[in-house]
Amino acid sequence: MKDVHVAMLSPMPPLVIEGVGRDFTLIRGWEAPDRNALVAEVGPHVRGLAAGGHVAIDGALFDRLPKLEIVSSFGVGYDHIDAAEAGRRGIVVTNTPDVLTDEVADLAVALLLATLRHIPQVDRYVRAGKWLDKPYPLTATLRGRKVGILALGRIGRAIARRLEGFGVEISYHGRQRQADVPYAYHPTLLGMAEAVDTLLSVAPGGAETANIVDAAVLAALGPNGIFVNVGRGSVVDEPALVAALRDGVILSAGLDVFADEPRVPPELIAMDHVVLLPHVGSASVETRRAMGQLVVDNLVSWFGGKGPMTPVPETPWRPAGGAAA
Ligand code: 8YV
Repeated sequence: MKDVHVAMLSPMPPLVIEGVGRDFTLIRGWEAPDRNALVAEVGPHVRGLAAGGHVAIDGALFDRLPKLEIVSSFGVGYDHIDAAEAGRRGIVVTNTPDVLTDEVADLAVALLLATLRHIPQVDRYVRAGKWLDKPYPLTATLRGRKVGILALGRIGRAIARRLEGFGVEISYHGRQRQADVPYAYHPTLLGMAEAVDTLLSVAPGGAETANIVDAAVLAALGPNGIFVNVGRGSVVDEPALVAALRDGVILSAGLDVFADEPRVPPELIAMDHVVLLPHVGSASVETRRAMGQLVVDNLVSWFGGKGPMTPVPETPWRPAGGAAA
């Protein structure tokens, strides 16, 4: 398949670079001093795109890649890709679901516990030698909490399964009720926030979810409220979150994702009662390797004539004469 040109516009893990380079002619766009000029030069030959990072992949780029057949994206979220536009143009978009589900769910629970029990803060306390002076103040607890999960997809369900073991009350909000889960469904996010004291967001980004966790939702959680976000930063109105944390409208937050990564609002950095992570939900060696392999496998499968392995719903694959895969 060396006659197939696959472009990589932003840097990706070595396994993906090697895997794509082994099977295809890899266009190393992330190394080009002038990416625009490179796209103008090689764009007409490019049939595949291996996409990492969160650089926008939209109609304007598709216009410059007239032979593009597939965008194989690293990560389960693909809000930076205009998948609907890709679908209209017959371009397949694939992501990396499943292989990261348990890793992100583990991290979500760890972040929830770290936020409640001040795990980073108590580590800092010991290192600063303050334990010698007096014990660390008592913290909040997971005991007796009511946890509302925002978006009960694969990862949300994996989080819920873990939380069952912690004996907390679990409910969820999403576009629709899911018949096969034992958790209470709330048709509105505000309604769920009023009923719980802990909101855990796994919601994907995009126009539909932008700023849905707003000042009213945060206020509804109450002064004992905890907000944990492992989905996308765009889901929360960040200035409203900063204000709610500053004014004691909610108790605390554990955040793995932010509106403008890797920039984190200085107001949050200055707060000692929040836990901040640099978007590491899926960031273990093993899981990132599995994600990278799936990026390569989708390209190999597609150009080998076997269709995409994990197409996103906006670009379902229909084999000639068949139903959507
Ligand atoms: C990825 C993520 O690591 O999968 C996702 O949607 O947010 C992370 O797991 C990230 O997208 C890679 O840039």
